[in-house]
Amino acid sequence: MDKSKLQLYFIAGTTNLGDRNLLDVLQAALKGGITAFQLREKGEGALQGDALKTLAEQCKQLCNEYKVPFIVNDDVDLAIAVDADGVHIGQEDGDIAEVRKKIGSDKILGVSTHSVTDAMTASDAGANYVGVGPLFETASKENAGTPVGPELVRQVVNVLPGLPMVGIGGITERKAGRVIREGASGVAVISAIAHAKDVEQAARAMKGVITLASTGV
Ligand code: 3NM
Repeated sequence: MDKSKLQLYFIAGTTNLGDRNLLDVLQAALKGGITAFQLREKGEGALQGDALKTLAEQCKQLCNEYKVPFIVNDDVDLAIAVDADGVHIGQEDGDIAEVRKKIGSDKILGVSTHSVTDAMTASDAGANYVGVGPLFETASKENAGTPVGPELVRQVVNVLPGLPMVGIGGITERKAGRVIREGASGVAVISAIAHAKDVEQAARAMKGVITLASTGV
C-alpha cells in the first residue's frame, strides 16, 4: 500500500467522543489533513446493527470526499457490507490469513502488533500494514498492556524495512516526531485529535510535525 496514506491515521468511534458528533469530528479532522480513518466502535454504548452500518456508510462517504482510506476495525462483515477500503484487526480478532482470504486482495488489511514476532507473523499472513503499540501509556484502550516504548518501532523497521507501519498508543503532537524518526510511516491516534479543543487545528498541527520529521528537518 501507499505508505503516505498512513502519515496521520485517525481512529475513533462514538464511544470516544462524549457529546461530540462523530461525523462532525471526522469532517474537522479531514479538513485538518488526516490521511486515513478507522471506525472503531467499541465499548459500552457502542452502536450495532443498522445504526452502525449507517454510520459506517456516512464515514465512508466523508472519507471518499477527501480521498482518505476508510478502514473498519474488527468487523470484517461490516467492512465488506459497506465496501470499506480496508479492515484492521487485533491479535485476538481471528486468523489473519483467513481475514485476508475473506476480504480479497484489493482491500487494505491492518493488524495490531505488540512485538517484532507479531509483526513478522502479520506480514507473512498478508497484512498491508501493522500498528505497533502501545508505544506510551494510553487511556483509550482497555487492557492495552504495558507500553512497549518507541524503540520497538525501530526494531520492527530493522527486521521488516518494507512493511508500512504506524506507531500507536499515547501519541501526542509532542511525541509524534520521535515516532517518525524511529522509522514509522506515520502515527495512529485517538485522543490527540478526538479530545482536542479544536479538532481541525490539532490534526493540522500534528500533520505539520510529522511532515517535518519525515523530511528529516
Ligand atoms: N490500539 P490514544 S493503543 C486503539 O497498542 C489502540 O494496539 C493500541 O489511543 C495498541 O491515541 C490504542 O488515545 C489506543 O492513546 C490509542
